[in-house]
Amino acid sequence: MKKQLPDDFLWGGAVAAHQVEGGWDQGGKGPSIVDVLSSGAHGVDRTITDGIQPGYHYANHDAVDFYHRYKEDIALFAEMGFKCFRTSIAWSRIFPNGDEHEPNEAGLQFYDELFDELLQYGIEPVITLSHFEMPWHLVKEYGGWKNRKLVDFFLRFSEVVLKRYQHKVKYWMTFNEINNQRNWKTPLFGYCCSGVIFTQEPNPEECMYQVLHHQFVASAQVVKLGHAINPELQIGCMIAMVPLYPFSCNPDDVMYAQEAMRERFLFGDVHMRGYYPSYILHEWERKGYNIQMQPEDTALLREGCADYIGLSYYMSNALQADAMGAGTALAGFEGSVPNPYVQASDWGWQIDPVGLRYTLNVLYERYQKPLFIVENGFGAVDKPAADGQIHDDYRIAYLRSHIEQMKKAVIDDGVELMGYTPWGCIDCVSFTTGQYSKRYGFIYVDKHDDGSGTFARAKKQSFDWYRRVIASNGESL
Ligand code: BGP
Repeated sequence: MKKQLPDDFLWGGAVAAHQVEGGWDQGGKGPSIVDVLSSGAHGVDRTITDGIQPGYHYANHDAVDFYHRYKEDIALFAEMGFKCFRTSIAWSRIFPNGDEHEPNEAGLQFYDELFDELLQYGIEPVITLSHFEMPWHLVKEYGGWKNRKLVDFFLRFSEVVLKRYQHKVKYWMTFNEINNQRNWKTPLFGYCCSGVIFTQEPNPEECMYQVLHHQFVASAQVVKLGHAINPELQIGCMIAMVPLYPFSCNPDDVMYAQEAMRERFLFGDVHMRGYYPSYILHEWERKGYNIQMQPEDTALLREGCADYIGLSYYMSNALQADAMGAGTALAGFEGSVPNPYVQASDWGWQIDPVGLRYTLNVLYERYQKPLFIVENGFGAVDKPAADGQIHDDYRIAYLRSHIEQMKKAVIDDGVELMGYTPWGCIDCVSFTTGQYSKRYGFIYVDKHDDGSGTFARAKKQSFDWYRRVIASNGESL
């Protein structure tokens, strides 16, 4: 019987290209959709702007300057003992407009050097092909993922990078948090995943499902293609898992939570089983939705099942049928209400370590496929103390309690888990706020919402703690 995590467990950390790199117009890179998302700094809410606008602040443009400082950062990751490092490839570094025939060699070279740097320390790159970005030109010219042509553009991009890096990168994921599009009433979420502002569409929900169909087909084709290029490649999907509990044992709450959970399972069902489950086909029929599909799509979905499920886990939500439609201050689902058994972060994210064990079990029971926690973490405002250090014991407490539950899922329950990469292992630009002040890192970056700062790196208290966690394979928490 297992008593510990497996020896080859992939401990590491996670970021995404646009949240760390900066250098947004360097090395031949074209503008991407995240480059036109203003940051929330200077009293301006994060906004989808129509091209780079004077007067707006775009924190992504500099991010934390990883583009120029990655060697220093990777040396720090190696010092913590990382076995893997998750980041994404910025599509518009490889195809600046997205519809060219030939890739941009300077962009390819950048990732070659980045992966070589990781590999020389024995750190496995874990790569997301699409982490909330795509060339902006594909949005202006083609309307984003509404357009089936995006499948071909994405395949061309994927083919180039899968072939080029097949001997450097074994672990891949297709679309980051693909299920965020279900949250289409918040324009930012749909836009980052697809380049479409669903609230401006005549039939927003139907349009969202059309976009998803294109992405499911693209994901399946990438899995097939990747395996044909090199059968060793492991290509996963990536789902944001916020487990939805019924607020009470009132059968209406239980029923509502079950229905709401389908909006997570849909993504696992299509990616891992290779077909649309009956509940969604029934919903489309009931609502009169007509999702355009090609005759070959059914076979493609079946032939391109993902190898593993990458998931992010930050919080759980409790749902009350009566609260549906009521606005709540909580980050979450329609109908979510404060759960009296858990506490929330300053951003209303309800902290629930046991929910991680529950989630891992739910997914493993349903799919019996390996899981990979590729995001988990605690966003907080870190303030240097009088001694100049960041004493982020609150972050250590969050991560410790989640790792404890993760271990129970693996050791006590038998869940097959590939690894754990906490989000924002180095401070980076927060996705939802577009600001620096919501920090997750073990490494502090001296950069601030008003644009000031030197980009200097410093170890937080959690740095040494996580180093010990990895060195002991999760025994010393
Ligand atoms: C996930 C995204 C990440 C990341 C993280 C934390 O949804 O995949 O890109 O940013 O959430 O969110 P935030 O940065 O808004 O705190």
